[in-house]
Amino acid sequence: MSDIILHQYDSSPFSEKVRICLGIKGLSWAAVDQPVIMPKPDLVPLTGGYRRIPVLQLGADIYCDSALIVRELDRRFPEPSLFPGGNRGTANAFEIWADKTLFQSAVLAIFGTLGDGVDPAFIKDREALSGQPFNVAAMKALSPFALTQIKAQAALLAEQLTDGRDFLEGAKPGLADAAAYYNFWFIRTFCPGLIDRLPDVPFLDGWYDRVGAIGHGARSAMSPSDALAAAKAANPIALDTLPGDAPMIGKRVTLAAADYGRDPIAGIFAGSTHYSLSVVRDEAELGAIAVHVPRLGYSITVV
Ligand SMILES: N[C@@H](CCC(=O)N[C@@H](CS)C(=O)NCC(=O)O)C(=O)O
Repeated sequence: MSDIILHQYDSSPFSEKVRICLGIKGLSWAAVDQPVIMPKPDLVPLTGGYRRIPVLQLGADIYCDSALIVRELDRRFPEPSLFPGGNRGTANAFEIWADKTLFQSAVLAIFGTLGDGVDPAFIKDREALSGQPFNVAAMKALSPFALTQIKAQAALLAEQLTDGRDFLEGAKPGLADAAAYYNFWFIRTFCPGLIDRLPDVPFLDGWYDRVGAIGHGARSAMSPSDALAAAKAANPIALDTLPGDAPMIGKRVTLAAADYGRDPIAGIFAGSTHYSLSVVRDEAELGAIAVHVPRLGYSITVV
């Protein structure tokens, strides 16, 4: 049984980002398929409230958000690095651009194209997730614009490849590739025929094919109950704390995403790094569970 457990669903673009990173590292991992909409009764006991996908589980340690998941994978399994060529800062910038700007254009292009074909239960769920109307008519109206934006973003991205390099950071693939790739994968998977190829953008499709060919590492399947049992059988790892956060150790806090899916995670503050915040929670059936979120884009509130 694999120790790396990814709570995911196959159509999830942020899961695809993590799956490619698992592929870059050639890791063996187990997929626990979670529902696409609420309720998620086998996920929330682990996260303490966080409902988004993907979530990484390593024993009794739960890592929320792809941005933290990929960094924890890189910390625990450093070779091959997700930051090849020492360009950690540029990879961070690529990722933020891909997860926000590019992703928003992709979502608009996809749902504007799918239009009235979107499942009403999905729409209702995503309205609750975002706290905003899921306005299919507006998305339909904006989808031609979204498509021009995707093509413009693709051209910007491809400028990084004009010297003939195989991947965005050079000869080796990394996080920057996984993050940019999953957006094109999302559109090409959900809207076949929309932008299956981008012949006007030199280098883009060759790069896309190379990243897709990396694959997902060695994937197996795990049941949600086995994942819960793995959490129960383990203890959270020891954590460091940044000196500035030390006064919060032992205090009751809540952590929450600041953009959407803001369900709070309540627990005892247990550690931090420059890119993460951690709490430990006592979950009735499972015992002590540590939940980790990125620092960037998440709030922490002392209760
Ligand atoms: N910043 C988050 C975004 C995660 C996200 O929006 N995930 C989508 C699926 S790809 C989601 O959770 N949708 C709602 C759901 O599945 O409940 C990350 O990088 O993991």
